[in-house]
Amino acid sequence: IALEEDLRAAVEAGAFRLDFQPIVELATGMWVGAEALLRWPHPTRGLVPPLDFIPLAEDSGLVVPLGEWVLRTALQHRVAWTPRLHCRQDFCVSVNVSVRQLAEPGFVDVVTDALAASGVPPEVLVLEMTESVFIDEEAGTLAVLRALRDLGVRIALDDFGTGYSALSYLRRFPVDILKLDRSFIAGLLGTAQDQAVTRAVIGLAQQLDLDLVAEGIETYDQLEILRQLGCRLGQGFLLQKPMPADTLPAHCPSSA
Ligand code: G
Ligand code: G
Ligand code: MN
Ligand code: NA
Repeated sequence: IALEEDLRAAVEAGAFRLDFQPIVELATGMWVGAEALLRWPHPTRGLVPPLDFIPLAEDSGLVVPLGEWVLRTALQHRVAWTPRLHCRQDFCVSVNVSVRQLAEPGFVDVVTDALAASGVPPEVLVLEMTESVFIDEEAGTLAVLRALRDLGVRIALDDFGTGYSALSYLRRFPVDILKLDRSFIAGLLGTAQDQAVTRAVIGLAQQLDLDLVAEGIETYDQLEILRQLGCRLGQGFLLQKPMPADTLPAHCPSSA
């Protein structure tokens, strides 16, 4: 409860920060975009990790105003980078969205308004969500995802492979990108099963014409095998750790 009160005050004060972790084209090292990661620097508890407060924000409904702050702030950072981004002008910004936000009436209006206010083209925005959004079909998730797609925004499935992945959802829902969960990458060299799953998901993405991001690449061996298997994109501490928004353009590779 104490933490919830702090969280409420922090949401009202906008006392958060976004770090960004690049999404990298594995063949070239080029950055195609970056994922916004929410940080809460708490006056006494230190930096509170998202896993400690996102569930609380979801249960209390605070994730709705907080998520709107994340979206607007991420787009503002993208605008600030534009003149300094020598990598590419179609550099994407990915924002994590919780099911609770999607279920909120007016979410599509919030996204529409945030895009208009920032002037960022919709194609540049990626909304990351977990497979749990599919459970909530009754709540009109499909209609919301279609409306987002109609705006031109892309949808990524985060932590893919760990959740409720009835694969039929990939046909029925407008998904653009799969993010293969880092647990599979962690087991890539150790277990035949994780390598088989990774191969299968790479094939699935190719067949369904989806983009694929391997998460949590931490070693050169993992990077090399993912390249060999034909995985196009990746993210991970080996490639680049999350960094403060201000420092991103200076680190962005200028070309291949
Ligand atoms: O940044 P870190 O690896 O600690 O993130 C842990 C978890 O918190 C991840 O699952 C990530 O998707 C989630 N997360 C990070 N930022 C946000 C955010 O802005 N909104 C939501 N809903 N989840 C986030
Ligand atoms: O669930 P999601 O994919 O949004 O989680 C993002 C989280 O993963 C962030 O908190 C980020 O710090 C973390 N992360 C990013 N790269 C790596 C990595 O290479 N290894 C590990 N263990 N975590 C990572
Ligand atoms: Mn994510
Ligand atoms: Na993930």
